[in-house]
Amino acid sequence: MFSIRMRAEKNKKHISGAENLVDIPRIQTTVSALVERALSHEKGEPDLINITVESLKTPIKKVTSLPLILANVENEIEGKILARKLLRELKIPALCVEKSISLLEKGPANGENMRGAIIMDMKGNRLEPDRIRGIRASRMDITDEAANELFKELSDSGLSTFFTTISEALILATKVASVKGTIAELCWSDDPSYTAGYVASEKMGYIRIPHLKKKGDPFGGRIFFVDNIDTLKYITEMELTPVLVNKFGKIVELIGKNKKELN
Ligand code: WAQ
Ligand code: MG
Repeated sequence: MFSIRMRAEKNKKHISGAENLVDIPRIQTTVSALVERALSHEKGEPDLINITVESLKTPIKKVTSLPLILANVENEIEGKILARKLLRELKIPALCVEKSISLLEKGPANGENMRGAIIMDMKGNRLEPDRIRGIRASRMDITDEAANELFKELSDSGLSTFFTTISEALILATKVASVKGTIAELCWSDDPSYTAGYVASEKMGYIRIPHLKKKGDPFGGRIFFVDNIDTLKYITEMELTPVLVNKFGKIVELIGKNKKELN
């Protein structure tokens, strides 16, 4: 199998990235689809598109996705209240919760978006060696079967429009949660038109929050909350161990009016 990774930038600023794991017969169509992605992003036309096609050197870890839990909030104020509550339930210290939210609000790379994620320990220290780039979770994908299952479930919940974004975020969050030392992840998109984000963890699943920022806000990012890690080992696994989601967990709708409550 091959890992195919795309990243696009403009004036040295990151615009978009995406990746797949495929066998040889699918390399060409995958590369072409990723180029199309790079050229059609809402943040504009890139002046550099980098595509890497590389054979996998290590065995693939096959995993079931985290369960997808749909929270129901009216706006970003309710969304952030919920995110804080979930992170506190996951035992992330209040200091770390506040610091992480304020970093994502301001643009964590000195007022710009990072290409990758922040790693934050339980004291609020940032452990990623490069604070502008961050660390990238990489070499991951989903099988067609699992993707179809997810698509069907999302359609039933009226979310099929967001299939690609949700699927990619769920794959990433599943990989991140599977790496030893990860306690939780907080994410919201840096795309101005995309207001959704999530709090994910092995313990509680992928809790999708439809509003974590106002429409038009250009900042976002990801924080991996960790405890007791060997930073170098953690980063190596995050970037290099190939992970394939071969089964979709389940979907649960919760919180708020007209929704099924969890338990
Ligand atoms: N590894 C680590 N961090 C990453 C990666 C990666 N592979 N890709 C992106 N990031 C960081 C980077 O700082 C980006 O600025 C930030 O995340 C946001 O990336 O509806 O679309 O691709 O359930 O804009 C979440 C909600 C959407 C999905 C996330 O992120 C849903 C999204 P984006
Ligand atoms: Mg983006």
